Amino acid sequence: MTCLRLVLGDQLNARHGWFRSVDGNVVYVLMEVRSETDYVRHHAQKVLGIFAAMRRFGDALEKAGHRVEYLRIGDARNRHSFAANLPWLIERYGATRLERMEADEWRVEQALDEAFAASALPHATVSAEHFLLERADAVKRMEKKVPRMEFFYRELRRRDGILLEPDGSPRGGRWNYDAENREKWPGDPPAPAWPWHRHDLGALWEEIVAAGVQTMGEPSAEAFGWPLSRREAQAWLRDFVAHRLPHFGRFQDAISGASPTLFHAGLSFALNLKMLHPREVIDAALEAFERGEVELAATEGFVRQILGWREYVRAIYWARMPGYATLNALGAERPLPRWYWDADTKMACLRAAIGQSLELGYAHHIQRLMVTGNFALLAGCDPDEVDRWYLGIYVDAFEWVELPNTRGMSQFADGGVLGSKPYSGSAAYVNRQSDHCKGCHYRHTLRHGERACPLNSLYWHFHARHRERFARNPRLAMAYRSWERMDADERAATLAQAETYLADLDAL
Ligand code: FAD
Ligand code: DLZ
Repeated sequence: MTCLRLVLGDQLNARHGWFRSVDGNVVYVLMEVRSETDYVRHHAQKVLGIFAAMRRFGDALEKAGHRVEYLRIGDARNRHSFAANLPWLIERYGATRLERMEADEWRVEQALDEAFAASALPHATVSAEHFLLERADAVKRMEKKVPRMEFFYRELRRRDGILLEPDGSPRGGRWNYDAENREKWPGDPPAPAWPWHRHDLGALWEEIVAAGVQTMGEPSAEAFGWPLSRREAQAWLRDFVAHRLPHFGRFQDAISGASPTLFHAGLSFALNLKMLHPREVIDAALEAFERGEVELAATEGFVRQILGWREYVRAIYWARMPGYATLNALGAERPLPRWYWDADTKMACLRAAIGQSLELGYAHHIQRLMVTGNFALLAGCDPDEVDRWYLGIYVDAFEWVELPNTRGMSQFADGGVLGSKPYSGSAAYVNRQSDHCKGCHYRHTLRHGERACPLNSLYWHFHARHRERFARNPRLAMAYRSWERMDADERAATLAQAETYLADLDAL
């Protein structure tokens, strides 16, 4: 009677019920496989980080007395997909039962369902015990109509009693302190450096390269920074709460060439691998608030990201897949410019956002949404390509969270399922929120002519070409009124400038 239990690379939840007791009849299986390294070209640090964290997790299970089969990327027995490895593993262990946790990605869930069914063994799928909503509950909340995030979030706050007054009203009288979270960062208070680790993953990197895995970005293998275990992730969380959370809200929407990370948490890699539980992250913030170390606006702003956005996008993903991955409501079909892969562009904001993404496997939310995402939206880039880029380049990128954020929030390819309007911005937005425009080759004040910032003419071109769809949207009324107030020559020159830029995006 042997049961094989699969643990995927983003299921490193040490507190899962499975691991509470040791059972000699259970073998935990972890596999480094090409089906996962190759479904998209990943950032080198993402592959390194996932493998290194998986290896540590496997070792920890073994130390705790569990039986573990760990298949390395270079293992000659490895058939390089979960499904292809199962039959010989079943035979090797004489397995009579298979178990797995729910996979977070639709593609993998389908593949594992099929593989388990094909085995003809009794099998079971259990919760990964990670999210604040079980998947079925999350999907149910999206069944009739996808609610706006704000209402979804309020319901969870009420359900879990988070930041509420005794009478059930929101703490401080408001559900949302977003309006206080839009400041540009003037350089003060100083942005604390993240507590990067210095793991030497040189030997693992050699194994990955020898196996032929193709990646992008800097491996930084000799001084790998991301946390690789629950203990390291907890220390990172404590560092965030002590040093960055107090200013998180105020500068949440800021962008700066002087700091790639500002006051952001940097917790998404640890959270998405399930080394940390979202509730413990929320509790750490709430406790700091109760101790008087963090103000309400910062606490609420942070809690909203985890309790609100993170759970919300996952619910949309599971309610709308597989169709969601094919949506292209704006009919966008241009290729992404080549400089998305090398940051070689004269636009300072894009150069910085892409450059740091290649270096760190990280850009913060406003860079993803209002810099790289905004450009791709305005230029009408194919959402399939945009998705692949986002799914590859960030260490925290897994389809359940990447897809709704990219195709939905950032590219409006879902036609408004996730958000009521596209997140489009001209150079005025970038200049308001960042310090990039000052030193840029392009002039943020110009719509056309030599050195006119491409974001300006592309912004108006986007709104002009999608006028039918957006002109009656009350949240865009002001933009369309401004467009109408411009004289006809100005409008024509702006659109002509955009056409020139669109004809050769690679040259920008
Ligand atoms: P912080 O800004 O410090 O926020 C704290 C935490 O809140 C994050 O760790 C994350 O868990 C959660 N969070 C915040 N915003 C979101 C959001 N919109 N959706 C889900 N969770 C959120 N996040 C991913 O985890 N993986 C992705 O692949 C991913 N792709 C994105 C693609 C685009 C186009 C956009 C606009 C956003 C994407 N996000 C993604 C959301 C967000 O940008 C990242 O979660 C965040 O930048 C991670 O850095 P942090 O931990 O410093 O976040
Ligand atoms: C992203 C990733 C990579 C690059 N490699 C592996 C791997 O070799 N083995 C593994 O179990 N998981 C890996 N992952 C994470 C999976 O892609 C992830 O578990 C699924 O997408 C489900 O979310």
